[in-house]
Amino acid sequence: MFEQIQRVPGDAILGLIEAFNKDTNPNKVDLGVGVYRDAKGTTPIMRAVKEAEALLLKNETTKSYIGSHGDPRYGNMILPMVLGEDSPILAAGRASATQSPGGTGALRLAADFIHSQLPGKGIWVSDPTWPNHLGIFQAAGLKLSKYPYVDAENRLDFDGMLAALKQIPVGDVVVLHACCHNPSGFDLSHEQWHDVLKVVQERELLPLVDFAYQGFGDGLEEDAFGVRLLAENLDEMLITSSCSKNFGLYRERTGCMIMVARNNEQMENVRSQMAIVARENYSNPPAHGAAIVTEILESAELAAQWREELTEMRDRINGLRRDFVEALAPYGLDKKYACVGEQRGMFSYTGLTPEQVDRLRDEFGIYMVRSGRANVAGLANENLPYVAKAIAAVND
Ligand code: PLP
Ligand code: TYF
Repeated sequence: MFEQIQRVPGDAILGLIEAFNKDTNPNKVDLGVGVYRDAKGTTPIMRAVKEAEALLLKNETTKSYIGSHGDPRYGNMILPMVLGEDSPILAAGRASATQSPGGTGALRLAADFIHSQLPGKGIWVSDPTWPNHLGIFQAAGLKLSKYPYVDAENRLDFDGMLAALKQIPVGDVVVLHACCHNPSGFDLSHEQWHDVLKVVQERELLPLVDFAYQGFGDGLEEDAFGVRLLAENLDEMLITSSCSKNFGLYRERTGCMIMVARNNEQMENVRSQMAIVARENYSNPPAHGAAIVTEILESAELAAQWREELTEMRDRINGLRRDFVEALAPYGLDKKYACVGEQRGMFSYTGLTPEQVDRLRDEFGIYMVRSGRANVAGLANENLPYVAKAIAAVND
């Protein structure tokens, strides 16, 4: 019966890894898949992670199941990191944490929960968004629609976004990127978050905030502004948090599904359903990544070291953003690409067209997503002049 099955293309972003590895150009530059890179182009294991792993190796006593919600100690560390140390929501027992296989696993938990417990609700994502949002929500059976986010001139289309949100059917789910919007790098200002909150309240929407890059924009606390504003002013919301980027734990699959309810009683009800969703997907989450995070955040010393390393990564990316624009100045292109200096997080919508992206790949060995999305962390002092020259060449 398999003879009827059609072959489909693989993930376009992950496909870039293979294409890049095959390229024999000695000057090649990888601005494709969203993993952090240091000045040497590697994605190192953080020192705090290495130390936590050494402690785990020594002290871990069992590999038994940890339960569908994962380790409560992990939840107790992630909740204040996301909602704030002094969050009134935590004090009131209104928030629940379910350890998940990465942010992706948390998104699937949210999607399955919405599908089974809030039937009929549509889900709205930004246009553009991370392509896996489309796949995950549709695979869970949700009706997916888009609201505008980036305009034809490659700017944040906040007016378009807000106007569209005002038209969403009452009670639908709206997916928001907490910070470091993937793929565009355009984030909302504090004032814009207040405007979004107002519409969410008016339309009684359920926000699902995807928080995959906490600490990669302006700081751990700063990046949580929108999440906390919504959480503190709404009765209910869903948050999907990921430790893939900020702890560099990509392959360990470490995330968290956070749910905020009106009161403790309703939180426990929803929480019981979330355990069923987890059980039906994978039973128990993987333990190792979350154990590392717990080990780090429970130790003042390791936590301080981790924050320092995270700051180093963030500062490097934000420095590269400025350097990129500066490197284009000699070609008179600094104004055209000034947005890269203003965007935040790992990614930038550069405004390069698919044809220019193809030329950068074929003629210069510079790889990025065809939408013009570049992983800024793939830049380095050594390759910046080369990249700038290549961008100038495809602008001729
Ligand atoms: N959401 C967004 C917007 C992302 O870019 C990613 C990234 O990789 C994720 C969620 C989930 O990441 P992971 O499942 O690796 O934690
Ligand atoms: O957008 C990115 O590059 C990251 C990594 O299927 C990623 O979020 C990309 C594709 C994918 C899983 C992760």
